[in-house]
Amino acid sequence: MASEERTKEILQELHKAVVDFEEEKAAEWSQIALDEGVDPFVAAMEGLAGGMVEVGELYNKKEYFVPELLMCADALYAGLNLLKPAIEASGRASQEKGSIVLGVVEGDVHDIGKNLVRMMFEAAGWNVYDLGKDVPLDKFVDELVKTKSSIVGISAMMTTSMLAMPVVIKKLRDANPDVRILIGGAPISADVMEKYGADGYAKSAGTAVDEAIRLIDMLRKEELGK
Ligand code: B12
Repeated sequence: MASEERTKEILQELHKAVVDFEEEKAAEWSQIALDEGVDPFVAAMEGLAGGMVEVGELYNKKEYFVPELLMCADALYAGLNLLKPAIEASGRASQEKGSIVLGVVEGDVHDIGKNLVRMMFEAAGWNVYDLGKDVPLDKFVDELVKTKSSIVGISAMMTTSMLAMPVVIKKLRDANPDVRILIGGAPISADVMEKYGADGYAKSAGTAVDEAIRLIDMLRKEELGK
């Protein structure tokens, strides 16, 4: 078990490897995190994903441009690929296990956040039907019907692509009025959730599974009351 100080150092190195787009370092420090007993979830979220937040700030300040973003994302994935099996094996399995259709809306290729959300559901023992990124809206509906999932999770990272959310939400409800819809992504807030008629939202992958369980409980109570 790494000391608090050593854990902090490892997280900082993971963060730095992403910001400096150093794929090898990201993998190296992820392996060190695993070897020294750092919680792999903390290493992924606070270390690697934390680095990506700073990358976003550098992009805003026009210090980084799209090529740098892509290289930073490569470094993040180099680390994440190593941490993923440990996260899945870390016993975060939730009492409640359901199935979820997950995807990033049409026109949007930002999938790092969605992939972290997927990882959390998989770690909790859920079945995840991942449609990927830039997903045509009808595909969400087709997959919902095909898999009979209770929840659909929709991600959007841009103020432009998020406009597709109310459209797909309506299509999903038309296909199955009992579906529960969870949305997320940087521009999503409680206000957006209400405005778009979604059932839940989560600001981070860390809280997405809890929110989905809340939605399933709600659904069950409603069914009992029928
Ligand atoms: C990395 C990045 C890219 C990479 C994406 C690589 C990839 N494979 O994902 C690349 C280089 C491809 C890219 C491209 C573009 N990008 Co970009 N990008 C970013 C950046 C810097 C970081 C996004 C990220 O990965 N964050 C880290 C993850 C961990 O956080 P997250 O995505 O928010 O996810 C968390 C939560 O939101 C939540 N969550 C996410 N999804 C879901 C879903 C559910 C169901 C739930 C419950 C929760 C949930 O959980 C996640 C984990 O905790 C952001 C800046 C920013 N501050 O967000 C800009 C940003 C999103 N991009 C932007 C833009 C403009 C573009 C481009 C148009 C640039 C261009 N000129 O070409 C293109 C768009 C291409 C397209 N059609 O989609 C803008 C969008 C502005 C807007 N209008 O809203 C941003 C905000 C930058 C900015 N300030 O201008 N980008």
